Amino acid sequence: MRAQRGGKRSWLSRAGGVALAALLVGPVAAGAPPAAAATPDQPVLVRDRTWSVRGGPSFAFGRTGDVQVMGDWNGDGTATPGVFRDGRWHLRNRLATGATELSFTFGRAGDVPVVGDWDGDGRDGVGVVRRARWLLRDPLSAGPASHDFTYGRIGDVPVTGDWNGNGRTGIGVVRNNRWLLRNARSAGAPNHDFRFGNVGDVPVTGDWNGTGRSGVGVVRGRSWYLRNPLSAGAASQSFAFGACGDAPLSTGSARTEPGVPTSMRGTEWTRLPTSERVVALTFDAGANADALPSILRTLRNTGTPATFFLTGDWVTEFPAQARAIAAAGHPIGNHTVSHPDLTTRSDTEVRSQVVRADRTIRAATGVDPRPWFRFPFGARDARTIGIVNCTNYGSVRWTVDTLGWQGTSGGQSKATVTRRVLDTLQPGQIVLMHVGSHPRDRSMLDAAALPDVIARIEARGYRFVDLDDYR
Ligand SMILES: [Ca+2]
Ligand SMILES: [Ca+2]
Ligand SMILES: [Ca+2]
Repeated sequence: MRAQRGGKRSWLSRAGGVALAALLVGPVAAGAPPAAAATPDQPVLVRDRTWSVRGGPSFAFGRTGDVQVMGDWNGDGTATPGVFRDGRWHLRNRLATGATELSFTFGRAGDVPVVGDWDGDGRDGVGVVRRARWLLRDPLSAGPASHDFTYGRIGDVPVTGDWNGNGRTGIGVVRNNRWLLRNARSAGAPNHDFRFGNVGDVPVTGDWNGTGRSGVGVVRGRSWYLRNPLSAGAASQSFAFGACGDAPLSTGSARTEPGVPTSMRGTEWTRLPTSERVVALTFDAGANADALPSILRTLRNTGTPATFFLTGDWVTEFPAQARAIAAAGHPIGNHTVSHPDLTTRSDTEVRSQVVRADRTIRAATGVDPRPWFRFPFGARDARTIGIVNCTNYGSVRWTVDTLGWQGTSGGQSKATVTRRVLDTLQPGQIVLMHVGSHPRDRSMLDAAALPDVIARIEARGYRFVDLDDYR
């Protein structure tokens, strides 16, 4: 995030310099030398662990599950890749496949990373946003925060950019499609407050026109809409780049949403893409919350990871319970607003069910549910999977449904639940359970069987994972 002062940022600064020198031989050279212009930021996308700079190189760096960022770590004018992985930063100074060159700890797992030149010295620093607390650090090393303040709300998407072109990166949040941008790195009021894009779009920021000031943008499916002025209005440019499910960022920003793993695009997972002896427990919530205390207690007492799929309506009815899931550190997936059979709904309705549930889950829990989505009733087709992918979600089906939801009145028991899971045990198994009690007999067979299920799976040499391990 650098202004023109101290040179330009570019993904190919040397080649850019040659091009500029060539231009100066022409008619432009006759007049006064042009002001040193910043090289525009470029759109970037990440698919699994492959990065592609628009009009520039592609390379592999980091792992799937990392959060990708780009910045000028060494102040040479070229933005290069970095990743944030569970509180550790891995940075590289070249735009080519290769190893980490600089690694240090700042922040912790679950933090949202941001990058920027906070002190204006021409080198990007790092930062994390933890709920609405911002912790920024100028040197690229472990140590205390250089700036520590609160800005925005839980559930906002943090963004950064040099909004006023003074060479120092400012802060901001995107709340639905409202942009609240602030020049100073401190608590206070936004300098810019406007709407751009649609709810559900993925925000991206960068200096798109090389003025030294950052603009805003959104990515919707594979369409990019970039705007230079920091105000409501039409896109300054738009184009198609990448594919639905790619994770967008720019050479001047961190990515704000994860991409969809390629192994679930156009299809879905019925088990995790691994041959390791791991099992993912998943719990759907759409009816009541009766079994949740017992389930959370068992998971905590046994140190077992699990993933929860919540409907928007459930979160609205049980906000404290939704927060309890998030506070326990479990990933949360999107299970639509009201649990309809999406195959019977229009394109617009399907997208609305996904996007509105996403917003409700974020606002209540602060957890980003992307890319984990589960179709109500498991009802899906190529059309609805495509729409889900274009909202940056992928479908997580299951290997086994315990049928605990059928209850004692449906002929199930603790023993049938446990047997069903163990009979289908396999590497990458995804187990479907529920957090509600049976509507009539009030039985909670999944919760009752859970301690036994965990112990017997572990006794067979398996361990438990949550979905974020495969993001
Ligand atoms: Ca650099
Ligand atoms: Ca700096
Ligand atoms: Ca600034």
